Amino acid sequence: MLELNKGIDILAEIGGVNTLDEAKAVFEAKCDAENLAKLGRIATEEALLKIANAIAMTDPDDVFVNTGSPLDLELVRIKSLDKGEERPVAMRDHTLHFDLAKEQARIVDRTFYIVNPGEETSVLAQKILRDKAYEYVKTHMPGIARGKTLLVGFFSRGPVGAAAAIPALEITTSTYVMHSANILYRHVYDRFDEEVERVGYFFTNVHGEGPNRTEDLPDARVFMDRSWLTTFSMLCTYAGNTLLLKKGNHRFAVDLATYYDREDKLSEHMFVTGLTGPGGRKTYFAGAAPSGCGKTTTAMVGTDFIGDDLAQLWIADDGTLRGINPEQGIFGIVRDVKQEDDPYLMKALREEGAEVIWTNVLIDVHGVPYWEGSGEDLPERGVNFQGGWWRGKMDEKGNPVPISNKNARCTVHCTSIGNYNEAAAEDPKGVEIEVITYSGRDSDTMPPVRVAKTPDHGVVIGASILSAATATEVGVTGVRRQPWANEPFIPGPLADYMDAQFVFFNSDKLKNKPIMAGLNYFLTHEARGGDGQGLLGEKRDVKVWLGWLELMANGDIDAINTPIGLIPKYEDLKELFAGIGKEYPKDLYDKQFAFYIDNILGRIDLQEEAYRKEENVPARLFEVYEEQRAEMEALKAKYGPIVSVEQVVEGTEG
Ligand code: SPV
Ligand code: MN
Repeated sequence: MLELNKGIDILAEIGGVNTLDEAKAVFEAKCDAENLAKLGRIATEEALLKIANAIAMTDPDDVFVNTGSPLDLELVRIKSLDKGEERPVAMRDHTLHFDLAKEQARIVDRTFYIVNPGEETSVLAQKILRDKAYEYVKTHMPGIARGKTLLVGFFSRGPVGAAAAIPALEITTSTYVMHSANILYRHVYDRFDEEVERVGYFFTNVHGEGPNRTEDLPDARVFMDRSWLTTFSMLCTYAGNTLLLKKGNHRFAVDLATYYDREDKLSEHMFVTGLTGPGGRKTYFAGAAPSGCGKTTTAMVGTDFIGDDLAQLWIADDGTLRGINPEQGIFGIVRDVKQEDDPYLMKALREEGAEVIWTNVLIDVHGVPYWEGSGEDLPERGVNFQGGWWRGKMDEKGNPVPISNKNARCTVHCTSIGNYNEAAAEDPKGVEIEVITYSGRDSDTMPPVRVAKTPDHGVVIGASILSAATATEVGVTGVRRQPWANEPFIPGPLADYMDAQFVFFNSDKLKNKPIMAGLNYFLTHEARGGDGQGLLGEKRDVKVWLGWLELMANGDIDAINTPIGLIPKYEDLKELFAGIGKEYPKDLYDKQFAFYIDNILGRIDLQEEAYRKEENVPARLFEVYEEQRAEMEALKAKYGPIVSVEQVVEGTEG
């Protein structure tokens, strides 16, 4: 359940501003004439009250309203350099930001949903009762902007006018956060009132980084108020914790899709990308993958890149599935980004022309950023998120200190990515999604690609995503459940989210059903009777798996029917591999697509056991697992625990 506008509005309660007149008085006290005039062009009362309350609560020295004009964009960058949140980099329009060494990623232990008594949240998330959250915010946020400017921006999560686009306010003391928002999101200042009117609601995000000291990090919090669609972030700087237009608002969008727009909308942790098929046709994909499992790379393999992190999906009146990227930039991991695998991103990072914010990489004495796994020559010394760095530097435990954090990132506008299809990405009608993919990091069980036989089986693939901690970790230990790769961002019980997925993909309104597929790039030699933890495939093979799905989505080829989905025929893959200039030996195919039945059964057991612990999980999930288990056991009885593709064909025909 989710009830909007329930319980006290924490921001209004602390800010104490209740009327438009009171709001105007606050603006007059804190804004110069120019910024006052900018706010004067906004008519949405609820938004003005939110802004006034944020000002009243945080008590800044002054307020800067960011309209998204070229001048305002420039001013935010200058302010950030001036304030020292960012520093210049040797390349034009590049800057660098460091987060404290102890805050290099999302602080999941200090991230909470604000709930009303009796409201349930996902078993994989933390919640805090409204009155406790109120006390906490009241202790830490009043006056957090003293001595600083409070920046206010009006954004749209998606192309303005799109059915699934949602307007949002970003209110922050951090110039770095606002600079990031300028790159990652579309401004909607000029049409904010009209968009709120059309959509019916907007999100509000309030952030104060505080003094930015390590000793304050235990007190840092990320709160998402589900009922008031408002986030509070304090005493931290990492964009995943502070730029809550991104994952904070994604969580609200998931909530709304689950409880309010059921059967009409989904909000997913997915890339969106297009692939050009035979005859020049375009087929668009939306694909889920847990953080750090190659989502950005997969997205950029497409010929028509749209987005790498989030997707808002809906069913259009003509029965097609549409998708937009709520963002217009990437906040991408730089580790292992290298010329041969990521040419588009490398061009943006290494050649003049793009605006880039680097975070938590190494910068050398010439102001050049470097990162782990770039394949480039690395400098002898420099400065990174932990201070001075030199080759051979060891930590207290005697381990080498890496050159950059493994979650070091780059923030880049999509227009700086060579294969970005800007016209398609900006179209409020979205692109038609014909393929949905789910991937994880699975060293020993699932084949590289398989297509669900029915929408129900597709939902079950999404529900069953797993990831290991690293590509080389094998076995059940260290394997984490990652339902839909969206699990960190699902506020309500997983059962509710799952139900919404079954409803959406089975909807009669959805006339052009997408194919739904499982992808896995992480099978190792060891897991298929060979030696070592090296991968059976390479990054560039992704093009083949996507290419095969493109043909499947368009009904151009047949596939092999198996208990866990449709898998490719060798000949089709061979041809696709030839297209990327690569031999594809039959014995590699045999390894990649043979069934290791005990592993598959183990996976079904693991998932079933976990989902049995939760209430109200749709029975359909267990039915699909049961069907798959019975068919797998029948194959095992006939052929033993390792079953070849030929045996699967024979076994399922007979
Ligand atoms: C992720 O971790 O999935 C990201 C970066 O995309 S963050 O903004 O931290 O969520
Ligand atoms: Mn992400």
